[in-house]
Amino acid sequence: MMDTSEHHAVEALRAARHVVVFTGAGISAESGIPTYRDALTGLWENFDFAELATPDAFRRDPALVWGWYEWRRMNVMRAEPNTAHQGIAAIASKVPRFTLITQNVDNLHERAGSNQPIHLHGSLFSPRCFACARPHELSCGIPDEPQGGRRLEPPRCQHCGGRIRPGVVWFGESLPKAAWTAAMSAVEKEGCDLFFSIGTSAMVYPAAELPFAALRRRATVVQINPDLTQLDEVATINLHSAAADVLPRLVEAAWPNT
Ligand code: BV8
Ligand code: ZN
Repeated sequence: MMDTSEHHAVEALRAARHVVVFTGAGISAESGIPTYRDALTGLWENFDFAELATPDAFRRDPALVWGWYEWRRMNVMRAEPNTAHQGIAAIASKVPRFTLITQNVDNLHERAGSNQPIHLHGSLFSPRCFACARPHELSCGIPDEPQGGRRLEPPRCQHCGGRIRPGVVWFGESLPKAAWTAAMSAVEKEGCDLFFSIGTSAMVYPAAELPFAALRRRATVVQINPDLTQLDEVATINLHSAAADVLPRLVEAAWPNT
């Protein structure tokens, strides 16, 4: 059963020229990947995410940080994309123009069929040398459950012997220039008229600027999040549902039996 806000979102989807979708950890929650809001577990339960996701944390204790990222990568490899990831890939195939921007470092959008999502905060699957920045090939298998409570010495760079680090953007690090430029251009210069913010608490900058940039360009901004965020008071439409429930409903209603 659809409510008025969902009907409003369906009309906007049908009329849209360029849809931009912006996602956060909430979209992978129903694939079993913990969001950042959920407390850290296991060895990391006494840490705050923002404390571990920094270059200093890695310098201080590389095995603790590398073990955390390998544990997260293992979880992602064991997970499957959910109907929200699939719904986004479906929208991309129906609208005249589509851009996917994600804060997530998992590969579930790609595995659901979305091609070339813009990864603003990097990826668990592109580690590189902390010293010389050369990319590092990960073993293709699912990493073993890290031993010793999940501390894991990071591998060494074959070229310079430096430690390998996760290919993510840590706090205090700049976003990849190309990704940030592409994301802002999609919203500000390429006629985005419908912007979805899905599964994000919209608290980390500069990524969280994107929905506000879309509003400034008079785009319709639809937020999908079961909880309240700072976007609730500015979004055009708020859908307080789980993404895996509402996205398939919107797609089915906008493009029935296709
Ligand atoms: C930068 C990769 C500057 C790593 C991430 C003080 C000191 C230093 C910096 C700062 C500072 N104050 C502010 C800053 C800037 C800082 C920042 O914004 N900090 C925050 C904490 C205030 N930003 C940075 O540092 C950025 N860089 O500013 O550089 C600079 C400039 C020039 C030169 C040098 C430097 C870099 C930030 C990137 C950090 N890396 N990720 C990793 O993953 O380990 S951030 C990470 O956290 C995510 O990528 C994401 O961005 C954020 C978490 O947000 P969400 O994805 O929204 O997840 P969250 O759990 O919060 O929320 C989930 C939501 O889903 C909830 O609302 C929930 O209700 C909802 N949900 C749950 N289930 C569902 C659902 N929704 C739908 N369906 C469901 N089923
Ligand atoms: Zn190196």
